Amino acid sequence: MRTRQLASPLLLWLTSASGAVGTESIPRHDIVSRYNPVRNASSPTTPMQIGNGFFAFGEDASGLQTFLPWATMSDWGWKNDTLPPGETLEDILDYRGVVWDGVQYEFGGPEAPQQWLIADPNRVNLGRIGLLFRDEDGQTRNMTEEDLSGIHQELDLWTGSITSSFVVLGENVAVSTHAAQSSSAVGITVKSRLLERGRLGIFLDFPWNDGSDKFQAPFVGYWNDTRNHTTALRIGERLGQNVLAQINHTQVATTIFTSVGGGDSFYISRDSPATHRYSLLPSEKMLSFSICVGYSLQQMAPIPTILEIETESTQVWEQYWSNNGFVDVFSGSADARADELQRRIVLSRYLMRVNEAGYTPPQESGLVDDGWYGKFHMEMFFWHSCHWALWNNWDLLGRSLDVYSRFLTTSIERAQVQEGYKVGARWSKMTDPTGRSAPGEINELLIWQQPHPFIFAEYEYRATGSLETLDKWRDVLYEGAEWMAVYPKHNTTTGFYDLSPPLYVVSEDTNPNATWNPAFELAYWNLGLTLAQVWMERLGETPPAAWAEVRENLAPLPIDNGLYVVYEGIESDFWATAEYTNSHPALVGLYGWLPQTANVSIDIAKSTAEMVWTSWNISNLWGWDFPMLAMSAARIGDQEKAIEWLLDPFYQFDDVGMPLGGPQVPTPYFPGSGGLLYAIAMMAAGWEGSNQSAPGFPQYGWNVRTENMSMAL
Ligand SMILES: *[C@@H]1O[C@H](CO)[C@@H](O)[C@H](O)[C@H]1NC(C)=O
Ligand SMILES: *[C@@H]1O[C@H](CO)[C@@H](O)[C@H](O)[C@H]1NC(C)=O
Ligand SMILES: *[C@@H]1O[C@H](CO)[C@@H](O)[C@H](O)[C@H]1NC(C)=O
Ligand SMILES: *[C@@H]1O[C@H](CO)[C@@H](O)[C@H](O)[C@H]1NC(C)=O
Ligand SMILES: *[C@@H]1O[C@H](CO)[C@@H](O)[C@H](O)[C@H]1NC(C)=O
Ligand SMILES: *[C@@H]1O[C@H](CO)[C@@H](O)[C@H](O)[C@H]1NC(C)=O
Ligand SMILES: *[C@@H]1O[C@H](CO)[C@@H](O)[C@H](O)[C@H]1NC(C)=O
Ligand SMILES: *[C@@H]1O[C@H](CO)[C@@H](O)[C@H](O)[C@H]1NC(C)=O
Ligand SMILES: *[C@@H]1O[C@H](CO)[C@@H](O)[C@H](O)[C@H]1NC(C)=O
Ligand SMILES: *[C@@H]1O[C@H](CO)[C@@H](O)[C@H](O)[C@H]1NC(C)=O
Ligand SMILES: *[C@@H]1O[C@H](CO)[C@@H](O)[C@H](O)[C@H]1NC(C)=O
Ligand SMILES: CC(=O)N[C@H]1CO[C@H](CO)[C@@H](O)[C@@H]1O
Repeated sequence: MRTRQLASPLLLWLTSASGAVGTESIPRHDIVSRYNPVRNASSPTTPMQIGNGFFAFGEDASGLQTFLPWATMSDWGWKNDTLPPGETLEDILDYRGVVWDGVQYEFGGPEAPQQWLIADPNRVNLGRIGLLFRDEDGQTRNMTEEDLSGIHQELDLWTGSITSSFVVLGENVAVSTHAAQSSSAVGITVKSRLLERGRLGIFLDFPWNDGSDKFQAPFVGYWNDTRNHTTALRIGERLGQNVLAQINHTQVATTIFTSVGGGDSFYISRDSPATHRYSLLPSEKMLSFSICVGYSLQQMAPIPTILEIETESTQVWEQYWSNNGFVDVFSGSADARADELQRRIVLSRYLMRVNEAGYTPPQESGLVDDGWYGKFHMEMFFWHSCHWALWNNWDLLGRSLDVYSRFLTTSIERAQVQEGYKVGARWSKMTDPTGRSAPGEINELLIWQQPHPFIFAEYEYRATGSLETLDKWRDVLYEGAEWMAVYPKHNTTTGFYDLSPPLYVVSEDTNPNATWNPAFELAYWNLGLTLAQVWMERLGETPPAAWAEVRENLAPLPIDNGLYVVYEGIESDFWATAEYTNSHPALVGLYGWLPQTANVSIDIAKSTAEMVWTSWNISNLWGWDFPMLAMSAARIGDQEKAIEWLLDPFYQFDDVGMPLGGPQVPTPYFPGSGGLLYAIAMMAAGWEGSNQSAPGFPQYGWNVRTENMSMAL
């Protein structure tokens, strides 16, 4: 029999409540629009973007990609490179790596197949669209941004559109762009007397996407390497709906179609067979010229009309801002820092919806440029995307959340066939859309991605309360928990279950062969197995006895000198060395980001957090470390410190809200934005057991209002 009754004492701390407070509704439009980014020149480091979560278009100050080749990227545009010389696909797919202590891992061994599997498939820049300037005689005229004056570029957050205006060749030009919301297309309207005089048009160009670059930032692809790929133009044929011209772009075995139409009529031609650049001019003299450009893997894909794109963008963005979660820290706060915090919140909300709401988990740089070949990291999925749950954007989160179901088969194979465990599924690390984990020692030995699905599922069940949710997640959670119960080794001397070598911790900076019982991972294992057990009980199933046996007998958290330490046996003086204090301080995550799990002492957690504050190399941290520090400070009751972490000088967001990569990675590094929104949700709407409104904010100077936010665990 199935029951949804609260059946277990484990559930006591899981009882849910909604965090909405306040009577009059928040003036959302005023607050959002207050932070519309405005530029008077291109930034050399970040584009201004429009998009829809699975497709985004980066612009320079011209309103297109005229002077700087900002990328047009998607969650579906990937390609494989040619195979290494002398290798067949079979050889590559047979790659196995090394065996350590009887377990097969995918790292080491032959270099060529390993490198191909790391770098392939890689994510591509779909193409470039820019303004084309011509002399009176029709010759193309090379221009630079210096030739423009009076540039005003504004992103209207409320409608997801960008308008750029400037003076060039003695005339005013205005360019406005919107992104389609249900396809990968951009709508462009250009207004100028230069159009009438035949001096202004649009160019399209296509780069060679070189899969051998691990990072391609700030720009993606090579425009001069024209021989490695092909393009061809089709016009006057039956193509997709609204499509007047189409360019196919083939890189190795991948062809991507660029379709143009949906607006005014035009002439289009290839500049020269030696390049992949196409020129497009209005076919009539006019003051206003509109077209849509859509990208797809299918040749016959329709594209929207310009009116459809504008309407859809305006409606979808208005709904996004008007419905679901909202946090106002600005309106009633006396604290001068509230304005900057609100700016970060609003711009992060915008950029997350442009870059990080696709059908696969986001890559670190979203849809701005390429990092790690454009692949995504399953351990980072929490930091990129869990905020959607607390802001009640289940439609957006739902697009990618079923990756756990999609990757279940390969994850069962990883655990049982590759690594030889009897049961369960082990989730991947650096991943492509097929679910393949890139070879690598860290990729294979990291474990903290494993409990994430329990958190996502728990939030979804709190949001829906439905049997359907319970059923949907059942196999994913069951198989994940099975592996979590079989992975810790029973220590016959102590009687405990150890998280034992080889493994990598969150900070990836310890010797995997010496890393026993890491503190954060033990706490997270405990939480994951707790939630797994609750889930099965909700379904009316009896969970395997091993889950409780392992959870109740997990090794105790390692404590030295009254403080939690990274792992059992780490040098007592590690706090004073650079070796272990330069990366993610997950020691503050075990109480803060995570709720209190069975073995956590709040006093020890507090002392440990304070020790981290003075011992860690803060200047070297990654974006999401700051929200993690803030959540820890909030839970231990130091709300002032929580705010300081969210505005720390080493945690920066630029003029359009892009989170800087700092010393670690190129900008943007979006886990910094996702983490901010998760921490803000928790601090504003509260967490399980918190008992005042906005419990993460200082009592004085801050007036925080929330609408439709959910409480954190
Ligand atoms: C452009 O804006 C910056 C501030 O964002 C300002 O310092 C600068 O003077 C402006 N330049 C022009 C030409 O308006
Ligand atoms: C790349 O090759 C792998 C292995 O054959 C295949 O699974 C994957 O679908 C390919 N991806 C693309 C984008 O061609
Ligand atoms: C870890 O152990 C494996 C064999 O079990 C060995 O090949 C590897 O070099 C060791 N790594 C370190 C960092 O000691
Ligand atoms: C325009 O720029 C292109 C590419 O940089 C160059 O090849 C060409 O010679 C330039 N044309 C003129 C007229 O300067
Ligand atoms: C393209 O330009 C890059 C530098 O921007 C250079 O390294 C490369 O050799 C060029 N490729 C060709 C084919 O000219
Ligand atoms: C481009 O093609 C040339 C010749 O086929 C080849 O030597 C070169 O390695 C290719 N470049 C890339 C980046 O694949
Ligand atoms: C690209 O278009 C050209 C011209 O119509 C055609 O010959 C070629 O087969 C097309 N390539 C692909 C891969 O569709
Ligand atoms: C809040 O959520 C409820 C239930 O999902 C919905 O009916 C309501 O419209 C939402 N309100 C706002 C302001 O988002
Ligand atoms: C059991 O735990 C003890 C104490 O942590 C440790 O010294 C020992 O190596 C462990 N034994 C095994 C077999 O892992
Ligand atoms: C702290 O981080 C900075 C920035 O990355 C780095 O330059 C410095 O060497 C680090 N300090 C120590 C003691 O590791
Ligand atoms: C509110 O929460 C704090 C911190 O968790 C706790 O010390 C206090 O007792 C709680 N107060 C009430 C009235 O529950
Ligand atoms: C500090 C602490 O609470 N330690 C406990 C962790 O859990 C084990 C097993 O339940 C207990 O034996 C420890 O006392």
